[in-house]
Amino acid sequence: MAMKLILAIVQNEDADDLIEGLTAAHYGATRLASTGGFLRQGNTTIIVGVPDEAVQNVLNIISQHSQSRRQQPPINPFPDGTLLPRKKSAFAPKPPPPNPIEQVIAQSLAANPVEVQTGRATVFVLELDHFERI
Ligand code: 2BA
Repeated sequence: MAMKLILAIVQNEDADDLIEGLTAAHYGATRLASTGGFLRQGNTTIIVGVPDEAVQNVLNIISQHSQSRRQQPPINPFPDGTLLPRKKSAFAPKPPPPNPIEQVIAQSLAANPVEVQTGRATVFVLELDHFERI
């Protein structure tokens, strides 16, 4: 039987409802805790293996149980606490404190928070070579 693997990345707020919708329709699903690369906030990746003919139904269920939301990106895009990328050095393991320009940028971003509009879900549908329950 030809099958597909559906990977759906959804917001945490929608995950319980979506899993309920999938299990109520008798689709097996696995949820994984994941983190968005841009917002660096938790989201949920749901894996569903289904026969080809069920793909559209699963996409409909995902669509019904997910919402688009406005979210704020982190003020500081660099994880080392600075606003500008720093070269790593064995002699300076700690990043230098933010310089005055970085402080002005940080204050401006804090005063005028930027928002992004997330999609309802990011969905990948992959060919599945083999499916087996052992
Ligand atoms: P994040 O990477 O945390 O992205 C969250 C939202 O931020 C995105 O919503 C989009 O509205 C915005 N965004 C992402 N990258 C951006 C950038 N470089 N500049 C400006 N805004 C940006 P969605 O597009 O709905 O994505 C929701 C989540 O789906 C993402 O969370 C990520 O975890 C996943 N995702 C999206 N596209 C992907 C891809 N091509 N491959 C793998 N995962 C993806």
